[in-house]
Amino acid sequence: MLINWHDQTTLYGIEVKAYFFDGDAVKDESVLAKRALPFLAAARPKTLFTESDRQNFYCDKIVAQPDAVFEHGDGLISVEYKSVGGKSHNRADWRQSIRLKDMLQCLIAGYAVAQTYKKPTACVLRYHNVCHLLYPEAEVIHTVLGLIPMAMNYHSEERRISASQLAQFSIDKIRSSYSPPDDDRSAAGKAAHESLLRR
Ligand SMILES: [Mn+2]
Repeated sequence: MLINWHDQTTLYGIEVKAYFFDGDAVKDESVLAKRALPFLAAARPKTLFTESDRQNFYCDKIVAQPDAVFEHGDGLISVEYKSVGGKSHNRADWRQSIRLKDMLQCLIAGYAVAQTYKKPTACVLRYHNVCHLLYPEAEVIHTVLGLIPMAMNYHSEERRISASQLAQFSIDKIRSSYSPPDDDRSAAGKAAHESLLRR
């Protein structure tokens, strides 16, 4: 499957590719896969589940409910959709718009799907006008899995932790384990601090 990604970067140990499209136009597509995964030109993956099936995936005390799971060739595609009020991301600064919580939730759910089916699983985070294909370093997943007991304790969960809860709980640890991406806002924040606190 050759896809013409528009951009890519690495954020917090996660390789992130970006494919932009017209989010409003795509809404009218009649085929689910074309709406959810506009980067697929001709391929038509088979729909296994959508959110309305309430299909839970369990592994390592995680319970996950991805928004959609497709079968594509020998592998699977697990999709996390975040509508964020229909807000579009810009091609110029999408690195600041993509949220670490969403990335982690998408990866955790994809991990649960992959472990359930024992098949390679592509993790796709879909916003209003952009799809991100996420490919984490093994260490990212290892770190998140290591936080399960603490996250369960924190949420007073005795049996399972949801992908969303675990993602939220993991944010600070992942942030502190990887150097932050260079972005204009942090440079501006540093300059503002130096200016205000000068003496
Ligand atoms: Mn969702």
